[in-house]
Formats: sequence, C-alpha cells, structure tokens
Amino acid sequence: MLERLNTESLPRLPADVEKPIYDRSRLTPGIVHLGLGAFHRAHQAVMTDLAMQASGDLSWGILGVSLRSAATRDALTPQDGLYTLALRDDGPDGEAREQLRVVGSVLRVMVAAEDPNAVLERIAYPQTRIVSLTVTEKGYSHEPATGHLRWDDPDILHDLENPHRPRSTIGMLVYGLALRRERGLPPVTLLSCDNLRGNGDILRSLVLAFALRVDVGLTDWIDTHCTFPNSMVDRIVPGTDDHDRQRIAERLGVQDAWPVVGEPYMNWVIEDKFAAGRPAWDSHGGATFVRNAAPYERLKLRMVNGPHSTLAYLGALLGHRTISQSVQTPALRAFVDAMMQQEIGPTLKGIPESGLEEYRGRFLARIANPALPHPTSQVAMDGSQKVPQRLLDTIRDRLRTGDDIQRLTLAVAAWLHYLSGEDEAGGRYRIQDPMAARLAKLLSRAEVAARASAPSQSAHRRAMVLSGFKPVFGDLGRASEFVSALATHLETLRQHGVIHAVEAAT
Ligand code: CS2
Repeated sequence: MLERLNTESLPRLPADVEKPIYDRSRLTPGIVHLGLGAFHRAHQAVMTDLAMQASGDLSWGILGVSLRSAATRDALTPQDGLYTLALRDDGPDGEAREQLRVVGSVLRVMVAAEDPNAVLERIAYPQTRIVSLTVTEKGYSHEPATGHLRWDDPDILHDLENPHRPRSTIGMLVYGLALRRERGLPPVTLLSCDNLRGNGDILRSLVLAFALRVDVGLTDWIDTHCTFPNSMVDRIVPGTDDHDRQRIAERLGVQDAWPVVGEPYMNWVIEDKFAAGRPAWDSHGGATFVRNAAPYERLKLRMVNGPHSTLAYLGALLGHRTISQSVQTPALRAFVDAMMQQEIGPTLKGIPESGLEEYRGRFLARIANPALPHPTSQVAMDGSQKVPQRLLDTIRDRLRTGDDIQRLTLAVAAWLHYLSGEDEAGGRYRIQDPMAARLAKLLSRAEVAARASAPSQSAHRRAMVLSGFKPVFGDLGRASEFVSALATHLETLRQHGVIHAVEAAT
C-alpha cells in the first residue's frame, strides 16, 4: 500500500515532479470556487498556484465547493488539498509523455449539499475577494436560448423559499452576497469560467434577477459593488480514470486519489475588472487580461467547442469512443475542417485569416492527441445547454448575411439524431442532458407528426417540430432555410448514415 500524497510526503516526491515551493502553511483563503471539478483543477487552481509562487502573494488560497458529490472532498481532504496535474501529449518520437505538477492552491473542499449555510458563510468571509465558478452550462438555471433565469427550475423555486439552504448556484451566490452586505463587508468579484457566451454578463443578469425577488436594496448593492468579468478558458480536460491514477502513483511514488489529466495547451483570457484585487494570473504567462473578452469567447465557442460537439455527435453515431478516433476518421476530419473554414471562420470578424488558420490547425492537432483519450460521451452530454452558443449563434449570423449554413446545420442534425440513443451499429447509449425527458418527448412528437404527414412532407414536418423547441432554438425554428436544411440532413443521416451525410456536405 503506497503512502498518500499530502504535506508530509510532498518533500519526498521525485525531482522531475514540479511542486509548490512557497510555504503552504502561510496560505490564506481569498477565493471561494463553486464547482471543483477537473476543469477548474486543471486551469484556474494551477494558475493560482503558479501566480502565488511567482508573486509571493499567498492570500489567494482556494476554498473549493463541490455542489453535490462528496467524492472530491473525500479524495482531497486526506491529501491536505494537494493533487497532481498531469499534462499529457505525444512526444516527437510518437511516445506519450507527461509532465506532472502537484498543485498547492486548494486549501479545503466543502460540499454544498451537506451544509449550504457553510458555503454562504464562506462567501461572506471578510477575506473572500473572488467567488469563481465552473459549474458547467447547466449549473446556471438559465434557459439556453435566451439566457433568462428559469423561474420554474425546481432548485430556483426551492431557493426562493429557503434562504438558508440554497441548492442552486444562483441562490447560493445571492444569499452569500446578502450576508456580505448585511455585515458591511467589502464587495467581491464573481468570475464565471464556463463555456457560455458572455459568461460574466449572463451570471450578472441571473444574479440580479434572483436578487430582485429577494430584496431590491440587495440588487442595488450587488450592481454597484460587485463585478462580473467575462472570461474565456481553453484547455481540454477529460475525466480521470483508474489507469491515470495508477500511472501517476507509479511516477509520484505516493498515492494521489484524484489527479487530473489535461493537455499542455492552455489559454485564459479575462476582463480585467476586479472589485477587490486578483492574483497575478498573468505573472507567468498563464492568463491574459483584456478590456473586452467577447471576441475571444466567440472565437473559442465557435471554433473549438462547435467542432468539438460536432465530432462528438458524428463520432458517437459511428460508435467511436473518443474524440481523437473521430477526428482521425478522414471523412469526419474533412467535414469539420470545411465547416471551420467555410462557415465558422467568416463569422469571426476582426481576426486575420492567417491567425484563424493557425488556430484551426492547432485545434485539430490538439484533439487528435491520442495520449489524451477524450470520451465522445463527455463532450456530447448536455447538448441542449451547449448547442445554442456553439452552433446556433453561428447559424443565425450566417442567415443574417444570407450565407450557406449546410455544414453547421448537419452538425445540429447530428445532435438531434444522436438523441435517439442508438449508434449506427445498433449500440445503445444513455442521453445525459438536464432536458433529457423533454427532449425524448420532443423526439416522439416529431415522429408522430412525421408519420401523420404525406411521405413527401414527413422529413420537413419532423424538422419543423424539432426546431420549434424554443428553449434551445429560440426563434430559429421560424427560419425556413434552416428548417429545410435540417430536414434534408436528418433524412440523410437516418437513411444513409453519417459517412454519406458528411461526404455529401463537405
Ligand atoms: C468540451 C469542452 O466537454 C465539452 O463540451 O467541448 O469541455 C472543451 O474540452 C473545453 O471547452 C476546451 O477548452
């Protein structure tokens, strides 16, 4: 039985494993982070660790909050918050290589579901200056098409009635901020790091909308004192598996119950509007601070996440388990490449052609990385929350300028077809989506409508019903060009399969 990674075993790690060289006993908590998943631990937490190391300012320790599951807390508490980040890719010789760093910025992990009030207390802690979030798209209780708060969300309804025991992210933030205001404490920055368009702006409007139901004075206080920078984060971080754990333990010589594994590439762009200071995240080339993050967000959501989702759905339908298998399938690669060049690129105004080309080439190389198997199921999950900002916004822009939307619409069709839960070889998979039940009903309504129509009309009828689903499509279902293209692609996918559909559209 190997010894555990913790404060005591830290000095004995092999020399080729990087580790914090600051005095962790002097760390004080400055950040409360909601959603302590692998994504956060592979970017913001490590950037904070490196920033504290470079600047010597040790006042930015992280109090991590897992919203529901106790697994991360149970893994990291015996490790004094320490965990390993393994950056993995293929070396020039084609062999996988891996660089390890033990990250020291996480001080403690709490579980909101066990004690929500303790989270509110931490948000209202005098030393807390930033509350950051990676709660995934579905963690915002918003309607994907409009960004508005879903007042019928059971967690939001619960939180309006239970100010001391909130369950939703938005409820937690608002009641935590209410406590800060009551106690006369200084303001904080609320920093969203999720893949949403205008993530800070969305967070601000959701927080203000909820606060308005609680107390008008609180809304004013939040609006005047707190800031909500928009940010864009880019690093591929698949979930950790037991092979990762074993391999990393062998290198460390101690057991790490929950290391995280990611790619070496990382890009983090943040609007520099912090209400109460920030770590020197830019001190070691980690983050870039800008006045307006919108162009970076748009570029990333459309040119990284859009093709990523596309490869996930098309690949999963072909039975591919990983994104790298999908992108190594020549027909899929040619298709997403054409989609990026012909349809996505032209919507990204202000970025020089050569810059876009480099970005596109780098993305394709990043996802082809066989050393980092990224499950198609992971990227495919929660499509209802992802598709609007990854694909539909781009389609809307192109419709406005009268441009071709065939490839992007095939990507949307691939999502809808994927929702049938069966790949082309008859393999079944589970649909993971907060709207899974509503989507299943939508699919069956579309089938009933298609069957009730004349054969020449049935594909169109199906596409009309599907694209009429407003929480995802908004008013796009009224765009006849989109509906016709969707009908054609869905029909091709159903009748002839993925390869035929992508070859016809490339
Ligand atoms: C992926 C992203 O899971 C997904 O939906 O598209 O997590 C992607 O890996 C990151 O956004 C890359 O920065």
